[in-house]
Amino acid sequence: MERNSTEWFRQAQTYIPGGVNSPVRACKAVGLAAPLFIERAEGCRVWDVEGREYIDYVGSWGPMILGHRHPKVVEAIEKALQRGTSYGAPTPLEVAMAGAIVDRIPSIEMVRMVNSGTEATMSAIRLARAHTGRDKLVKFNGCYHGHADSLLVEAGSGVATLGIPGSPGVPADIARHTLSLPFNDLDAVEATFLKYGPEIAAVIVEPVPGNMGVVLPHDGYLQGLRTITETYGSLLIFDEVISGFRVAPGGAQELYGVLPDLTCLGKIIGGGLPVGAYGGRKEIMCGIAPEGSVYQAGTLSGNPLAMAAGLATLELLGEAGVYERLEAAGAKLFQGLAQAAKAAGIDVVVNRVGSLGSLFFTGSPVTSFETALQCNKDRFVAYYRRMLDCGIYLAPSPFEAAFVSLAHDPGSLEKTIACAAAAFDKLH
Ligand code: KE4
Repeated sequence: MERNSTEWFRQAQTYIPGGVNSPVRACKAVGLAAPLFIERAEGCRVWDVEGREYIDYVGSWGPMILGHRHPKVVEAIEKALQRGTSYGAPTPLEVAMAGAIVDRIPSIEMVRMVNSGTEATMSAIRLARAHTGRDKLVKFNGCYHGHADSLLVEAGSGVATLGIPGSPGVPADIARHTLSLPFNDLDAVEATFLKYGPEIAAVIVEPVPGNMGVVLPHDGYLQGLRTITETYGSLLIFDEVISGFRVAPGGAQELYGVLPDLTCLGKIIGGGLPVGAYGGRKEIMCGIAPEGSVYQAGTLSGNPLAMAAGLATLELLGEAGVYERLEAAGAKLFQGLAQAAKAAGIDVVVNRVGSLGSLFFTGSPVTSFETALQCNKDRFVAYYRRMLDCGIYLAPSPFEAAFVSLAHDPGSLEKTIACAAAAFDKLH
């Protein structure tokens, strides 16, 4: 029997908490009675279970930078599949992936594959604490680094979307080691290090936050974090799960010229299959078992299908002109949205780096979680609903990003802009 999304959601809720396997997908923040259940995807489009077509800017939250079902990624997965799905043993594909990451991410000399961004950041923090012998961790309000206990303090993304203060279940004894500061405020970091510097194992930051909406680092901010952490012997961890291979071939660290001690990756490097990775300087990474004594493991780490999909994706991203095309598509979309909002007399702020961007319903700059919270949420919800009705599939939260892919052709971008113009007109 053909079911619609509402019927699928009803059944899902009987088996799965909230009917979803990740909270933001429930679309509670935008007031949908049921999220769309997606049946298939191709290029820049997804289709729901009722056959309705949407231009997709969620892109599986970042991995689908080439668009869905790129023929070469499909071919790579099918080829790997001929040889099995998982061995629990080393494979040449893992070595190729590690080599590709080391070659492309400036600060990474060694890397360990895991199965999610959460595992990557959780492991990087454990390694930083072991390497420095310190417990405290500095993060930033509105940044989201996955759901490891130490990181669910003042987090962004789904935690911010659902307005959950931290998270129940995180022992106070763990949360107290995490200090969360306003992003883009170096004075706050200086003051915190003056007080706790010798106890701080690491600063973890999204160099281009994508989980409070997209926010750009002020000039000199990332370098300031680098200088302060060096001064106090703390490690700097760049969480590039979103920005890695997205904002530049070598991620934000290449774009801004700041080298962290550890980098966390995910999303794009799996080409849509489960993946994560963390890497950095050899003298730090050799602390990881079995070479060192910091334990981290994973049944499916380096899974051959995920490696094949990720390698095919990285290979295509290495082709000439790819990042210029992503920049041009991102610029076309967001300049079009900004012009349409202006024509309709609607205050919006656009924050964008290449093919990663956000539209905020405000007339003031958005440079931190605190300023992102000031935006007009009601307008966002009305805009989201009208764009969905027009066949545009956006992230159902003002604290997320839009991801433009190589598959977003001019026609799809123009349709998106036209839909937004119509939506803005009705926002008064
Ligand atoms: P995963 O554990 O979801 O693979 O990655 C966690 C993570 C770590 N670091 C950053 C910067 C991230 O953005 C994420 C996850 N991103 C969210 C969307 N903002 C994933 C979507 C979801 O939670 O369903």
